[in-house]
Amino acid sequence: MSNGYEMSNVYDINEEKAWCPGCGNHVIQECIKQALLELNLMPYQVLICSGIGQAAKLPHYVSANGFNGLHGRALPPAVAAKMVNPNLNVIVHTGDGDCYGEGGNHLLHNIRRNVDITLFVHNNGVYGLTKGQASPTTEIGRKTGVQTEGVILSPLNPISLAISQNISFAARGFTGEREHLVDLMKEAIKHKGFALVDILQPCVVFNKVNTFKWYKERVYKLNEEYDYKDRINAFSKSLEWDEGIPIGVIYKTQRTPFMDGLEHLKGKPPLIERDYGPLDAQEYMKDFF
Ligand SMILES: Cc1ncc(C[n+]2csc(CCOP(=O)(O)OP(=O)(O)O)c2C)c(N)n1
Ligand code: SF4
Repeated sequence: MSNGYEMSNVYDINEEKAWCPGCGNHVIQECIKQALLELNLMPYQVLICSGIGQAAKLPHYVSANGFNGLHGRALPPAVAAKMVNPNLNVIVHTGDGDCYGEGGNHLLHNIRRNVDITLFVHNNGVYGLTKGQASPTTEIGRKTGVQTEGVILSPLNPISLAISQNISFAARGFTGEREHLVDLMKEAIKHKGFALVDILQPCVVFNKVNTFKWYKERVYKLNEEYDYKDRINAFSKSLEWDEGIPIGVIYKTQRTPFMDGLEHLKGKPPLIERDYGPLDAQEYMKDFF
């Protein structure tokens, strides 16, 4: 018992899941529930936002506040919710296509803003929901139903990109390392600032290359000697792939979270607790008439 509630099943929801058996999304769903429970958070303290895709179905399967928006547009409502109600733990679940493709611009500018929200990217290397077209993380040469002669674009490296923009927290997880993933999720949620966890997860139907076995043979955990504060070292670590794929916190630094820099929010009640009515806008309207 905790907070007067039976915690162990507080995030469960009686909803049939539309994901294929063996999809990495099942593990991510279990891990996020475990992470929230271990952080002793109640569902009313949590908002999960998503865009469109298989990953984006996750808020339907976790009993907390949820927002399911447009393709690539999970971050803007998440940022807005955090600005209005800073007491919420705002978490985004999105796919590699949704976040690094359609939503790439939002990712870039929210890394710069350093809003205190957490971003979990279900990186299966394909557009899963729309039947396996190449996503920004698909490697060159992969043939798909659309890229019939093979992908000709260089893949995007989300961790390198994030470090190059001095993100305050960048990590990689893998659905084959559950406890490790739960710990990463907890650390990312607790982090004060924008936190990205790129989660390697097999799409068993459309990605026949980056399979569970393929990852198992390559993924290794960063040990305690690894210095995630050294940005150049972290950038170089983020470039490792094929032969060995590091998982864990790859880069972490302290930067002022966005809202701490805004005078009208500093030391004042959150926007959600302030009274505003239509008449309050009148003074500002004078400029236009
Ligand atoms: C603006 C827009 N473009 C395209 C689509 C079609 N669409 C829906 S889901 C999806 C792919 C989602 O892939 P990803 O984000 O990688 O998530 P996954 O399904 O693999 O979890 C696409 C292209 C859409 N809904 N909206
Ligand atoms: S198609 Fe791929 S991403 Fe979609 S539910 Fe099935 S395994 Fe998961």
